[in-house]
Amino acid sequence: MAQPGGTASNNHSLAGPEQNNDKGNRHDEPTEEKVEDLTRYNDGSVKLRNPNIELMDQDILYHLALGSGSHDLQEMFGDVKFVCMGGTPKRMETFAHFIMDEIGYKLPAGTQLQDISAFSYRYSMYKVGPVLSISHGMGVPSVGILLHELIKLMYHAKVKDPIFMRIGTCGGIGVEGGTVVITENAYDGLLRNSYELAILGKIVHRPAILDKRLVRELKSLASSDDPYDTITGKTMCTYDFYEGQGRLDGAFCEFTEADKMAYLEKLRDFGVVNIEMECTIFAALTHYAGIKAAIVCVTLLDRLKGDQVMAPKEVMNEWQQRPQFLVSRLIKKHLAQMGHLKSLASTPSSIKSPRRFKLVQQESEAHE
Ligand code: R2B
Ligand code: URA
Repeated sequence: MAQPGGTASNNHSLAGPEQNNDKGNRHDEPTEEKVEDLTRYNDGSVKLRNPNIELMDQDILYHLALGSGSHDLQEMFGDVKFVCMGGTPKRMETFAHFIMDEIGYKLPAGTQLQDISAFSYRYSMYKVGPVLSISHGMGVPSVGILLHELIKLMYHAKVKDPIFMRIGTCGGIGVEGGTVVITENAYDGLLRNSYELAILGKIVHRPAILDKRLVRELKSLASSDDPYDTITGKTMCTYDFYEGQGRLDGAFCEFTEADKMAYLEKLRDFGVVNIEMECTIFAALTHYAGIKAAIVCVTLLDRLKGDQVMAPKEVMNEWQQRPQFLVSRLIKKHLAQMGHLKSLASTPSSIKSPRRFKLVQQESEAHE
């Protein structure tokens, strides 16, 4: 049975790297025009490919601790332009503070950033003006749940032309630790350019396609002064960190080091430059929703040289900032083009002198 934007079949073949047949391209991939119609209203706001939602009295975005009946989602999120996601709550809190400085966003006096989804105990979400910074957890199912709810959030909030970006970590293939990789195309563990899901007992594939223009734009924002490389290439997504990524150091291992190296070299020859655990679903669901998306990851090691992630904490923290720098350059460029950058910074700060502010605070504390 044909599904919109993909095909369902029970007799799909398992193509190995040698038999790669770019499955994603074989499906009834919707043309750009069809996608526009199905996923966009005329003003650019997100249309859902699910007629059930608008018939519902309220839509509870359970894993975000938000709801269309309980919250004024348009008032809260209507100005969002960029939705940035990454694995851990801490990284995304750090990114929220970083992007606040970068775009010169001023919080109203006496307020601070709050985790909007704190009561879900699942994901963390911070809003800094037009930027959302959200943790997605590890792996395809976790990102999938989040994407469903974020796409619906975009719809309820009537957000226009949002850009989704994943800021992540990965293992490199023939690429030094600390390298920034912009994903050109996402492949699953069988090197198929699609995301596979069983729906009502039938296999459905959705093409895992990212926005080519965003890839080029991000690459152009890498600076020759950056003390690391920024490259583009194919990314492989796995359902597991250990056996699924050909590691010898999991709790189980039933292949030899030679098998592992032969596999990784096959991936490299195919053009895979990094491996992580979310790219196929991220690319597929954003594409299916007609949302422009990009994935920028930093490599934590070169898998051709080993399996264990051994870089010291401080080094790793510095590396994890690198995708954030690139994404921030893109956000600032777009906001400047929209004429929004100045207005974000124009709210006068209530602190005239940080030094005197500190002194006043210390003075007050002394009198407590
Ligand atoms: C990269 O790092 C995580 C596994 O350590 C996973 O979320 C990913 O894609
Ligand atoms: N994340 C992964 O999924 N794999 C790695 O090797 C490193 C980070």
